[in-house]
Amino acid sequence: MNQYAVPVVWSPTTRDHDPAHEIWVGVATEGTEVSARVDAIRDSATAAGHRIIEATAHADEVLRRVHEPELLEFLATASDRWREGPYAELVGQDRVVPYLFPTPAMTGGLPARPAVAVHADAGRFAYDTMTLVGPGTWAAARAAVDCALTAVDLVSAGEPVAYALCRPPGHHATSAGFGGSCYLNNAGVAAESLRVSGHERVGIVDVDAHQGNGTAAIFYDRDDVLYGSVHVDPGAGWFPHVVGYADETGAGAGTGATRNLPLAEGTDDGPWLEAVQHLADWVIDEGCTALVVSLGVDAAEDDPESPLLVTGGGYREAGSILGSTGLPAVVVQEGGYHLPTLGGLVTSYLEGHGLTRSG
Ligand code: SP5
Ligand code: ZN
Repeated sequence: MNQYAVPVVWSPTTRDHDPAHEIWVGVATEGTEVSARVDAIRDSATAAGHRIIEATAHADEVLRRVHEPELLEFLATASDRWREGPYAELVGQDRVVPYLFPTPAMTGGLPARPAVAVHADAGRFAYDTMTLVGPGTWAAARAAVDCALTAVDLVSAGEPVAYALCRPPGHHATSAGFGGSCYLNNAGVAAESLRVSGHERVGIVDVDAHQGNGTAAIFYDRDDVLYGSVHVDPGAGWFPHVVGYADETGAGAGTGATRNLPLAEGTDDGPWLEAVQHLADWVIDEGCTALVVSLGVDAAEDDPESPLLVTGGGYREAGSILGSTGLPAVVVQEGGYHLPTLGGLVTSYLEGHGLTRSG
C-alpha cells in the first residue's frame, strides 16, 4: 500500500484568534486552545509529505443553514462592541466575557430582551466562561469554516480524503450558542455542505475526547446527517457534563441517528478502537455516502484536557478503520492541546486514513 499525500487545508487567519485566558472555576487560567496548535500541526503535516493548501473564501450560504443569524451577528460584532464600551477603563482588558446568563433561572419565564451592554448580552450566546471573544476571534473562526468548506470542495472534486486544519475548533458550538473553545461548528458546516452537494446521507464520526454537544444538537432531529461520538463519560464529571449519554439517540425524524459511546476515565486503545470500529460500521450500515471525521486528538494519553489514554498507534489505527469505510471523507480538526505531540498525533491519524488508499 502506498502512503497517500493528504491535502491539508489551512488558513493563516486562523492564527488571529488569541483566547488569552479561560475563566475556569473563577480563575483566569492560561488558554489551552492557542494559535501555536496550527503551526505544530502544519509543520508535522509538511514533514510527513502531505500537500499544504490554503483555504479559499466561501460565501455564508451553508454557514447560515447551520447557525442562527443572531449568533453570527454577535460573534462578528462583539469585540467591536467591547472596544467601544467603557471596558478599557472599567476592567482594562479587551476580551468579551459574559457576566450573566439569561437562562430561565434568571427570567423565570418572563420575556427577555437582548441586553444593551455587551458583557450582559454575551450570556445570550456564550454558555461558559472559558470561551472568550477577542479582536481576531471572528476572522479566525470564519477562516476555519473556509478551511472546512475548501476540504469539502476537494473531496467533491474527487479527492478520497481531505483534512481541514480548523482552528478554533467547532464541535461544541450549537446553532445559536458558543462554548468549549468553539465558536462556529466547522464539522457541521462540512456535513451540511456535503448534503447540499448531493450526498443524501452523511455520517459524522467524532473521536475527540469530549462529546460534540454542538454537532449532536444541530442534527439531533434529522435523519440525513448521522452523529456518532466516542468520548469520556460526561457522567464521570467531564465536559460537556450535561449531555453525551448513551441513551441520547436522536428525536423525531432523527430517532436512531445519534449514537453516543461514553468511555470510563483511563480507557486506552483497545476499547476506544472498538468504539471507533462500531461507529464506522454504523455509518456504512445506515447507508451514508460521505463521512465527516471530527478529529480531536485530546483523547491521547499525554493530553492535559482528558483522562483517556489513546496512543499515537491508536490514532493511526482509527484512521485506518475510518479510511477502510471507503467513504469520501472530510477530516476536521477539533481539540488536542499537548503541543509537543499534537502534530504527530494528527499525522498518525492521516497516515492510517491514507494508507488504505493507493496514491
Ligand atoms: C474542542 C475541545 O476539545 N474543547 C474542550 C472543551 C473542554 N474544556 C474543558 C476545560 C476544563 C478546564 N480545563 C482547565 C484549563 C486551564 N486553562
Ligand atoms: Zn475535546
